Amino acid sequence: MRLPMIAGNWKMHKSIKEGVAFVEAIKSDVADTDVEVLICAPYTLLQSLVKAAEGTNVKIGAQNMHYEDKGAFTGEVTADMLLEIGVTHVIIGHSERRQYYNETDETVNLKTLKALAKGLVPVVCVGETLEQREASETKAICKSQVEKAFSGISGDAAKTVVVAYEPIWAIGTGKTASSQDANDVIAYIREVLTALYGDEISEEIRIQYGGSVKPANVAEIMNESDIDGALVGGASLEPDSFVQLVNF
Ligand code: G2H
Repeated sequence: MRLPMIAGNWKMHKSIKEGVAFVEAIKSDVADTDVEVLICAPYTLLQSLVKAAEGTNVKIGAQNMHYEDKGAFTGEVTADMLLEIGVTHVIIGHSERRQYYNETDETVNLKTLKALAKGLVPVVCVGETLEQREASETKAICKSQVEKAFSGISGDAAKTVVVAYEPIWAIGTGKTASSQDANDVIAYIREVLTALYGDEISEEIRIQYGGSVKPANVAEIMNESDIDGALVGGASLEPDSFVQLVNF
C-alpha cells in the first residue's frame, strides 16, 4: 500500500516568522492524519521550519537544489546543504523552474540522481502544456519526461521517488484537470514506470496530482484509484486550508 502524501509548495511566499507560525498553527490538527505531510518552503525558512516541526509528523522540503556537490554556481544550494539543516525532501523540475530557469529533462535527471544518492526524497514534477494537451500529446510528453527523469536510477532507488503530475495549464489558474482525467494520466505514468522497473517496483512509487488543488476538490481527487496525493501551491498557504487538505 502506498502512503499518500499531501505536500504544500509555498513557492516564493512567507517570512520566517509567518512560516514558523504556520507550523505552530497546524501541527496538532494534522497529527492524526493517515497521509504523509510535507511543506516545501523557500530556502531562507527551511532551518527554522525544521526546528518548528521537530517532534511532529510535518516534514520539510526544499523547492530545488543543484546537482553538483560544490563549485562556482552563484545562487545555488547543494543536497548536503539541505541535509545539514534537516531537510528531507526536495521538489525537482517544477514547471516554473522548467519555464523560467532553464530546467531541462537532463538537469532534472541529474538532480534526481544526486538527491537519491544523498538520501533526499525527490518530488519530481512532470506535465504537459495546454498546447500539448490540445494536440493530444499529454501521454507522450509525460512518458518522455518520466523516462528521462528516471534514467540511470536503480529500481531500489526509484521506489523512494515521488512523482507529481502537474498539467501546466492547471497550475495557479483555478483550472483543475477533472479527477478522472488526472487519474488516467497518472495510471499511464505508472504504466511507463512498470515498463521501466516491473510491477512490483512501480506499484510502490507514489504519484501525486498538482494544479489548483483546494479543500473543495481534494477529496474527489484523492478518491481516485491511482492518485497518491497532492502537491498544492496557492491553497497550501493558509493554515486552515492546509489542515483541510491534509484531513480530506
Ligand atoms: C502547481 C501547484 C503546486 P497551485 O504548481 O505545485 O500550485 O496549486 O497553486 O496550482
